[in-house]
Amino acid sequence: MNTKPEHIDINKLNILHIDMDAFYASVEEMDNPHLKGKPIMVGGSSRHGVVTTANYEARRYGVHSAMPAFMARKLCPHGIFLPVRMNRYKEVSKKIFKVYHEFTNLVEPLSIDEAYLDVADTGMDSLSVAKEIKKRVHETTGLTMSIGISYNKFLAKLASDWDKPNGMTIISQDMVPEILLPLSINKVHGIGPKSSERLNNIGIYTIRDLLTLSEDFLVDFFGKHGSEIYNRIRGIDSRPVNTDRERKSLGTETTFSEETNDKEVLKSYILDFSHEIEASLNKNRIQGKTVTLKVKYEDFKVRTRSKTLINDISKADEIYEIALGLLDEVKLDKKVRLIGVTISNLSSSDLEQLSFLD
Ligand code: TTP
Ligand code: MG
Repeated sequence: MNTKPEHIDINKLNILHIDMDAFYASVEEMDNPHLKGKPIMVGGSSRHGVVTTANYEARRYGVHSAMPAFMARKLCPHGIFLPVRMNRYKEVSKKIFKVYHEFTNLVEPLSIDEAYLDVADTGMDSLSVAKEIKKRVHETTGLTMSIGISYNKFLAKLASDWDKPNGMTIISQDMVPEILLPLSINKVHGIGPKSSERLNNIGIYTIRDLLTLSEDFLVDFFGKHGSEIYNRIRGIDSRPVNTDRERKSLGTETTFSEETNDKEVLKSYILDFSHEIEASLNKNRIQGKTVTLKVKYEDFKVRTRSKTLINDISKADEIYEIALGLLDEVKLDKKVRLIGVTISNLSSSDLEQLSFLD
């Protein structure tokens, strides 16, 4: 456990981020104990399918979420592939969220296996709450989780990822420089793989490097999230735990380090975005009807084009195809400095509310 309780005023560390370990795979192991200790993958049973998750045994072979099944099979030929049993995972998720609500109502679900809790009003210190939650969830479901404890969401999330699986990590204010400075920029929530690569190209690899850039530069580089990122890497994040969070849209965009109107380049970004969006939709068990393409030109003029379908979609190739149609509708007579794809009109994959407790 990465805790140093002797230095810490635990009372100020009221935010917990909880993420279940290899969630679908762990549920499968619980339900089928003979699978324990063997590499297992959930999903990917069809020829074109992708793996939703792999247990930690399978991850040793390099298998990970969203990997095409054929590749997972190549890396781990003796691995066991199991079908996705969504209803079962939701049932277990409900039990887990019920435990959280025994401690506080300030619970923000992020996905089926992930939540923020604000435990300031529980009357207990956060380390005790965290230990108790871990114990109660294990008793009721047999599953393990990783908990991050800190004074804001960004650091709590970073902490839960620190020591997976079955981890418990505290990040207090005095630990922030030591933890953040050497951290790779791709660990910063809000910096995706494409931005990370662009920053690497200008010699920025760690938060230490990123701290040398001005807020103006980051706003220019990331768009409106630039300021958030500027603050986050300084350990500042004032977002409250939001209990009635409902997603309106989901998407991703990037600003180019070099403006371009090469259609093939733009298409390759759109393809990457489509895959990122598919993974997010899957993880949140949602799908959408409207695809929007956004283009910002070198003169900062913005064009958006949207298409709304009759049926919900969630697959990368569907999103890609529609976004390409939209790309054909925008003029490329000027160079483009930013491109983005968003999906909206979202609904839960099985017509249930996103709130896992209802
Ligand atoms: P994660 O919490 O990202 O992954 P995990 O719980 O399997 O593993 P970890 O120990 O690293 O937290 O996602 C939770 C579940 O969501 C996961 O078990 C399967 C599902 N999922 C998908 O269906 N598609 C995806 O691309 C991802 C990332 C997850
Ligand atoms: Mg998880």
